[in-house]
Amino acid sequence: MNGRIIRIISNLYTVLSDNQTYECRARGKFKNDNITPLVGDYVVFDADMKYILEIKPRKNALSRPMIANVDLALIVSSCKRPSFSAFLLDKMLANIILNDITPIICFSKFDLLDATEQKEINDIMTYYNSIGIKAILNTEISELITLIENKTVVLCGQTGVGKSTLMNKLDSSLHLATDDISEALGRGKHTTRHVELFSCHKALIADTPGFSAFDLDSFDKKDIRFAFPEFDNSGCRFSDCMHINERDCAVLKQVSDGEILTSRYESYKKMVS
Ligand SMILES: Nc1nc2c(ncn2[C@@H]2O[C@H](COP(=O)(O)OP(=O)(O)O)[C@@H](O)[C@H]2O)c(=O)[nH]1
Ligand SMILES: [Mg+2]
Ligand SMILES: [Zn+2]
Repeated sequence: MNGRIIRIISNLYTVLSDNQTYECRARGKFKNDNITPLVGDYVVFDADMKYILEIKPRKNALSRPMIANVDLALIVSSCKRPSFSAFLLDKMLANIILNDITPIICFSKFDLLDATEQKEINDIMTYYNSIGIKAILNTEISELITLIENKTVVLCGQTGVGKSTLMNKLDSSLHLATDDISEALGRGKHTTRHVELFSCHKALIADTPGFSAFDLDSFDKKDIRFAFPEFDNSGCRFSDCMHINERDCAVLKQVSDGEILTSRYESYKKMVS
């Protein structure tokens, strides 16, 4: 039978197939082949013996979180508590884009800002939307539900930005534990210690344990520029241009003209340095 791994707890793999789940074990040969099954893997399995027989080729695989075959990443970015970090956002965006996953930026805690700060975030959202990266607020639930339809979605973002809160808003039956639920009360709720794909509005969506730092080491520094769609659109004539100090570079001109957001360019320079 064909199915999809939606949860892994130690060496028990939960496979979803035709709206039914099967608790399977993996055959030893995967380990010999150096393939470890991941959440999100499409597999062939033996429903009677409860064995995974084969892992289908992946279209992508992330290491943080460990998940395969992702279509869409919701990058939750907090406006305040924790405060907004353009660099962290751009780094997560680059990681997602270079893994061939569509990113959507979802700003949380906009309600904690005063009018001036709200205007700043609105301008940032306008900029990202203008370069083709969708940016919306975590209150726009019906639009988010439309965007995730039929997709495999992963939530990304630092601890405390509101990922689990957003999951619960997307589907109130999920009851994921959020920070404001005490350990005692949260017992029996899904916590975010392992990666799991939940069915939600025709989508499969994974909340992830937060992380505070990660690096882009797996990508060649020369490839990081391809994670910046505005560089492609700048009309820079040099296909091998790193947009750092080359003469007549259109990216550098657009940065100095204010057409490319300074924080974006600073993020880029930090990532390639
Ligand atoms: N004011 C405000 N608080 C939020 C918002 N989203 C999440 N929170 C709170 O932020 C805290 C962390 O949220 P949680 O979902 O656990 O974050 P996670 O670590 O990313 O899963 C909780 O106390 C939430 O209630 C928001 O949009 N506005
Ligand atoms: Mg959480
Ligand atoms: Zn250039």
